Amino acid sequence: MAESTLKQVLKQKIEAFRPRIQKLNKEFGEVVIDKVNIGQAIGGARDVRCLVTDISYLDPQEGIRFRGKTIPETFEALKAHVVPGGEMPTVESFFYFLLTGEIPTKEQAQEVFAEFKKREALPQYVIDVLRAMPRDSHPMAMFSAGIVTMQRESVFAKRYGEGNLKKTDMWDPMYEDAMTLVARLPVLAAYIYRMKYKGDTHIASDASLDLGGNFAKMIGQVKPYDDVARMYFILHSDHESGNVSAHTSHLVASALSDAYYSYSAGINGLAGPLHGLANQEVLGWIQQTMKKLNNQVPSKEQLKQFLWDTLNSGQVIPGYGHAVLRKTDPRYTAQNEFAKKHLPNDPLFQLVNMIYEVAPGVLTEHGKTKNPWPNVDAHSGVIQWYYGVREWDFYTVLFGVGRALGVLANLVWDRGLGYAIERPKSVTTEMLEKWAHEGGRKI
Ligand code: CMX
Repeated sequence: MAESTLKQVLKQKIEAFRPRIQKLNKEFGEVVIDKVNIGQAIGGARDVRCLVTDISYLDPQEGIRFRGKTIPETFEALKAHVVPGGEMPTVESFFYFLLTGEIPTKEQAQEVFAEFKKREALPQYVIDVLRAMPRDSHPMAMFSAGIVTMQRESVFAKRYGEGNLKKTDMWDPMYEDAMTLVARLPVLAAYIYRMKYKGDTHIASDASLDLGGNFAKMIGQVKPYDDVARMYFILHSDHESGNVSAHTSHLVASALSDAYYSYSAGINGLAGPLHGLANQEVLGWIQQTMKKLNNQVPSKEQLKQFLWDTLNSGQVIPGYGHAVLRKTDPRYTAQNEFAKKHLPNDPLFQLVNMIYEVAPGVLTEHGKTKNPWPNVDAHSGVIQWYYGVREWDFYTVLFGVGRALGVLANLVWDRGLGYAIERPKSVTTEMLEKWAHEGGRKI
């Protein structure tokens, strides 16, 4: 395959960046940047600084920045790539930006579009595997299986197997796999959607449409859903490296597993209710609440009671809280602004806004969570529901199509910068008790 401009730009950037990592590692490897306490060892390594990425950064107060830009700044910077008649930039231009940190020219974005088109066709053997699965399998199980089934095509695995792949060249076949996966995931997701929920009728990919527009068409949606798809994929793309889906993928890839093995593993993590599945849980919770009131929007008092009922039954309020964030998630705000414009009178949207008024107070009074504010998942299902994508259990697949952009961009850079195999150290409970008694581990 002829080298694309994106690949050349990446090669230059990776090679220019690599000495920074080598210098830090060789000359400053002993410099201490964090310490770990017993609470962190037991409590999921919260706040332990031991991952490196330059693709996004999550500030607890401000939320996510992609390549140094907030969400509004990102959309503003990519405005030349907004699809005519729409509001959102193409996923193609955004992916170029995530990978390189540069805003692409029209030609560069067009080249990514052409590359995706070349790679997007879903192989028949993937379809065969999907069709062999029981139809009531969760779509995330199908999505993960579809991804890992394509592993036989991994360029990375093939080149590695040839036995002469230099460490500094490993990013190149990782890039090849990443491009193919990003191109195919919307097609895979759309196939699962139509097979499971739309009577197994399928809509062919449209060669003229960008990734978001094409996905909308393949699942049977019309404008402005194409913009919803673009917005979703971009907003869900990256949330630095410590979240379960990104970290799982990074961990698996650190063993030099290829992108198919790695991202399929990440998808399995995304399928957990404390992570990506929360978007499906939110809709379920809202619908349940409305059902109890014969589909009437509850009063604030009633809503407060429902929130307490949920907490008192030992469940979490889905869509609220976050391991890092301590304020309203700007991904929630971006969706809220879109909804204000496009579905202001939708009763579910109004209910989401009412939950926003009530839930933080209830969660604060409940006194457990460190963050009573909503995360991305508190909003995403409602917009999908409004546009007629009402199969809740599919919502996390949408998250997975988007998350691939960030995870795969990171995997390319991980290989480019030669990050090591991950292997943190375990200790025993007895050791913790001893150190607790002694006031800390003697180093
Ligand atoms: N409702 C009720 N209790 C909550 C809560 C919520 N929304 N969020 C946190 N808590 C509880 C925790 O369960 C924990 O309780 P225990 O001490 O009994 O174990 C306590 O508050 C402290 O938790 P925390 O430090 O504030 O939060 P964590 O970092 O441990 O967990 C998260 C973060 C997201 C798993 C948690 O807030 C949660 O379960 N939220 C609801 C599920 C959700 O929306 N997940 C999606 C997150 C975004 C994403 O990844 O997609």
